[in-house]
Amino acid sequence: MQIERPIVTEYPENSETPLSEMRSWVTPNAVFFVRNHFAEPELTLENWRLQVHGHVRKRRAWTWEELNELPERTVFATIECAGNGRSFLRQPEPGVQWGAGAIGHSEWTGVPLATVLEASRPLSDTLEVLCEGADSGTEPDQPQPMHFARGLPLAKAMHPDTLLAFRMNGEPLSRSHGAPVRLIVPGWYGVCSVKWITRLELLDHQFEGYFQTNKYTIRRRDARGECLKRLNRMAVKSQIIRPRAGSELRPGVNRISGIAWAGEEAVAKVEISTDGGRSWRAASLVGPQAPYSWTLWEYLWEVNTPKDYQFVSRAISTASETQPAEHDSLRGGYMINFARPHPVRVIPSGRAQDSWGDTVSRLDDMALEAVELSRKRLDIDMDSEFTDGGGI
Ligand SMILES: Nc1nc2c(c(=O)[nH]1)N[C@H]1C(S)=C(S)[C@@H](COP(=O)(O)O)O[C@H]1N2
Ligand SMILES: [Mo]
Repeated sequence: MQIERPIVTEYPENSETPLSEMRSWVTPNAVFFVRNHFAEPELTLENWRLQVHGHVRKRRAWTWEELNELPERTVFATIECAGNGRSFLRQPEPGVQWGAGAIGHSEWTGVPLATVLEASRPLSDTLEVLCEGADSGTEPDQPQPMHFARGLPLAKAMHPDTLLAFRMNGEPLSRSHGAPVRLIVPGWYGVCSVKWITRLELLDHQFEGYFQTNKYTIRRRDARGECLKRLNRMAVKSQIIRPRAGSELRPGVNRISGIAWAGEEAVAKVEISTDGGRSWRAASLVGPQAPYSWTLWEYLWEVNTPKDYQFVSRAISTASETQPAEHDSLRGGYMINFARPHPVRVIPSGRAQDSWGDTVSRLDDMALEAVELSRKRLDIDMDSEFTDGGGI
């Protein structure tokens, strides 16, 4: 059976990862979600160039061949759209009405962005790197055509895990995912990972572009009043995958499983409630727990009373951050990581007999693959296997 990406908007394509079909630690490229603001540009390996200019001693335009001569680096990272889960908000917010699937986890290979920046010798007062995609268009509140572009603070741009990526799970990037070269900014919201990248401009000030200041901001209130904050780091979050919301379960032992992630941190713990958040039990983490990557988890739940139940999961990061119970309205339609109830019904019929040793379980398949992949990652680069996750 061919699995597809569920479409949220047809043009430009915005489609989700079909999480309920998930059977591996990494998301297969063909079903990895797509978030496009404009039409996808047609770039070829021949016509692609990467301009590096601005606050540098040496401007330069890289060709595909030149980029490929540089030492490669591979990083596993989960990419989540900042608007993931928007359709679950009780107070509706404008924008793409994502379900839970604006997220995917992949192995990314490319060249550290730092290598290319250093070759141009940035001036010492450089603050940000403007990263521009080849795609352009207009927005309802911005009738002037513009490119998709983001400013990346220099420290994160220079981090060795921030990549100019050209392979995804070992395959050349697809057009939808930014071919031939995209940025990957591990641990930060998807919007930072600019696709179809063709221009880097080093700036001595903060970039004030549309996708930086009009969109992808949250409000913050402090003693001096309200201010706008740019989105960058992904917040800690979890998602129940099986059983699906609305499922009918049988009395007995039922396996609850899902994913959890924490941006630049690793996941330290996942807790599960079956009574709407009144009481919590620790779930078991399955497979690798690494910074940037989502972690798989499961919980064996014994239930005897047929009735309606509210599952809730919440993740806790290695920095002791946890998911809030409610969405903070100052975040608007972004950074939606509240611990959302997941209703199921136990019906008085038959017996459930899930167990830890159930080898046909899909989650066990995922765990095996996860362990295999983490070994593979060890082979690639011993030093970067588990970064300290502290980020910058
Ligand atoms: N050039 C360009 N880069 C982009 C975007 C875009 O529309 N144009 N969308 C961003 C957003 S909001 C997200 S969430 C990620 C999604 O990456 P994906 O489509 O590969 O899943 O790409 C980011 N990079
Ligand atoms: Mo996004």
